[in-house]
Amino acid sequence: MAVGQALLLNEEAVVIQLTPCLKRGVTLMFGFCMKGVLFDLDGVIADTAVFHFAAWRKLVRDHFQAELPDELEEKTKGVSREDSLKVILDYLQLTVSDEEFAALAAEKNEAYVDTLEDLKPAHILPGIADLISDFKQAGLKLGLASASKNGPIILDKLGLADAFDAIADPAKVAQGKPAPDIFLAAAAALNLQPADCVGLEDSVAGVTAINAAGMVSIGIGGAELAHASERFESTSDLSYPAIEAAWQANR
Ligand code: B16
Ligand code: MG
Repeated sequence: MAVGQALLLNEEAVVIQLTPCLKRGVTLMFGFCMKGVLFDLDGVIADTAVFHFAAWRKLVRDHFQAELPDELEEKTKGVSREDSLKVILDYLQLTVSDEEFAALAAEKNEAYVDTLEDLKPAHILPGIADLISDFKQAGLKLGLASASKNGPIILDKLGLADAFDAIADPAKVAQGKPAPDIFLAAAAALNLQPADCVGLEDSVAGVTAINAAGMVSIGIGGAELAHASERFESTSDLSYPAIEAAWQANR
């Protein structure tokens, strides 16, 4: 039987969800199954991470006639717009007024949002649409834990606006990634304990945030994510059974 497929036990329609968890003989009755999955957005659901850094590069070229090195991209991944700008100004050894800081952040966002204009469901990263559908079929709760204030717009363009049970608002948490706040807020919005959740992340700061939240972390990327509970090279390597197994092994 396929993952999450319903099994008709008798004529009175007693139905059991055959999840990978049950397949390994662990019973749902004792709660030994993961209950929620918290997704990062940029770099996990869609390849928008590259658009963020391209917009920062354009801003820095236009205003400071400087080039940002590739290494700076990881330092801005998963990090809020304002914290990313601080990282960039530190690198350039520049200080700006509060007004200029706000104007620079707004201009970067305009350039970024422009690049999202043609975003469509075809831009969902490989394997993610099937993964979401397998989780939903198995009755798991899904939350979004993105640092991006553009999250709802992006989900809408990708045709995923209704896929999530809760979207944590990054504007309402005290501290951004690598602090655990956004993952804790997403779990709370789903009425789940952190320990019952896994978090999926492509950034160093995001994996640190999931670990600090007391959740099992799934890193999607290279060796820089060695601190994740389990690491996968790309989204196409993810599957419900593999993620459930990671939760079981690391909870
Ligand atoms: P915005 P994630 C993060 O999204 C990006 O990785 C990061 O580069 C960006 O600065 C941050 O969102 C804020 O985004 O400017 O759109 O509010 O990876 O947490 O989904
Ligand atoms: Mg990300």
